[in-house]
Amino acid sequence: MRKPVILITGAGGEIGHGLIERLWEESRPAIITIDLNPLDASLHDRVSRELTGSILDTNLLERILSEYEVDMVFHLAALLSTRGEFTPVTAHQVNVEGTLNVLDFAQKQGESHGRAVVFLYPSSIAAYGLPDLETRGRAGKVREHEWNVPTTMYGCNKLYCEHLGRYFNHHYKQLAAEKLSGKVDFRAIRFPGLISAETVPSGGTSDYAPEMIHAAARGEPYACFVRPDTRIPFMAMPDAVDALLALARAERTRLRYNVYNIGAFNPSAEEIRQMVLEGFPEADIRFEPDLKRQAIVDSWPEDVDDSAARTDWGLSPRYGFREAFHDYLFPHIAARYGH
Ligand code: AKB
Repeated sequence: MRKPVILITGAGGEIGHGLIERLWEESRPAIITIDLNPLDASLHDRVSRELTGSILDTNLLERILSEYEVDMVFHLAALLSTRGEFTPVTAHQVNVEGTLNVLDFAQKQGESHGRAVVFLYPSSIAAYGLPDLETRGRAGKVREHEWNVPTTMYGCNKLYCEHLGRYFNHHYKQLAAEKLSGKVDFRAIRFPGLISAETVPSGGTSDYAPEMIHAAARGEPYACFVRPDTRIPFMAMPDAVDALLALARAERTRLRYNVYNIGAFNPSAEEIRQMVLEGFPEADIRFEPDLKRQAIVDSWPEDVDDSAARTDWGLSPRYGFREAFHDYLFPHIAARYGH
């Protein structure tokens, strides 16, 4: 008998960290993880098995297939938008070929145990691409089907993998004699920038917000790489984890789409600086825009329309802008850095 488990790829990253903690607190399910690096010591006893390796290693995925029955996959492994621009081919390999491997793995799982594998995929606001600031201002809250012309390798990868997931879900091997689609129940969230009190992201372009608050908490000066008036959607990490779990647990019949926007608040970089100063009045934050990274952020929408997520699966973030900082970030970050 193979053992039933949840599979989390890229488990050592920001979302994985919060997700593993939350699953452990809730119900302690059997979890196996894949990450290029060993997990944080704090997560060791939260998982049944930790595999150090790559999603590009199909032998590793075959091994999991032979030993475990996976009903749910959180495919979090990815190379983010800034890093992807330095190594676009590697980004494509990890983000697209890696995702194809994991989708194929989920398909085989579904075929072997006969149930649909719920496949959670974190997509991103990077899947959007707005051509200029004037259009961006006019666009306001963008809907899922609008402005799907990303400018980064990461954004192109995310958008394409949304389509791959939809293909596996609804059209996989459509010319075969028997119906093979539906074994992968693909559900994607286009995440905004995420801010966690526990971890600092690396390789993203929305990183200026989390970097600003973590630097302030460490008492270090911070040079913000975007203009003060830069505005994109953000969300606190606990709400991002809640959203993933809410979508994972939603009745399939209630889901009209495979891909959903979510958002919580969309402050400007200057408004974030002001908010950080409320918690850390000594913070030394100045603006030194990097024009190339700025152009990436400027191609992302200043807000998203997440009404479909609210209607279909009850998206309802706990933290607005003020609450995210005062009720979540300040207390947790202060504890983390020993204030
Ligand atoms: C990034 O900046 O690349 C990510 C994202 C917005 O998906 N945080």
